[in-house]
Amino acid sequence: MKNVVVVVSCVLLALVSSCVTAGGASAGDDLDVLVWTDCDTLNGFHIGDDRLTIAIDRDEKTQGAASVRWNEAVGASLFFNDPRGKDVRGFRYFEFDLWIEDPGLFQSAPDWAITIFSQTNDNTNNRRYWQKPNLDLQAGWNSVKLDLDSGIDSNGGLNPSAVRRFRFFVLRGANYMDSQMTFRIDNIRFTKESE
Ligand SMILES: [Ca+2]
Repeated sequence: MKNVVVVVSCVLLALVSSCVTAGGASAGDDLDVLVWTDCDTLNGFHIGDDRLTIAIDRDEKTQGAASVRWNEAVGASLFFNDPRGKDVRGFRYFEFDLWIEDPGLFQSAPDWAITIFSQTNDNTNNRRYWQKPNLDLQAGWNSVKLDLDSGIDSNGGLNPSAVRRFRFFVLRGANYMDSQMTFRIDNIRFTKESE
């Protein structure tokens, strides 16, 4: 009888371990959240103007160990490049957490846009963008959630099987050219309906 119990236990163990293996192999299909970057390091980030500063901020964050902080003063852009790309087919939303200093000043910018690309080479081709999306931004942290279907495709459009670049662009107005705005970003991700 003891031998039978041992055999049954081994069979059960084998079944459990094969289930775990199968689950791991197909985890991508079941993910509700695909983190693009946790913003805990500056890997992949840069800004389009040497006069601006970019840094890791370990004190102000919404996820993990840090956020990415930058100062926007002359209308440059924050970029995140991921040459390997992310396959976001099956995901509905593009989300991130955004910290802003002065929502009124920010909203008065003549133009600003959030763009994702399927290449890392320029700001024109293979892109999907949201130009001045209607976000109810408050001072401090905001949860930004963009429906991927609501973005505008341009110059070949986004290939959702390979998303390789993110750009946060603000065009500064003459009325506040001399002022500095601080931004922080954290937890850049793609999500499905359930989140
Ligand atoms: Ca983080």
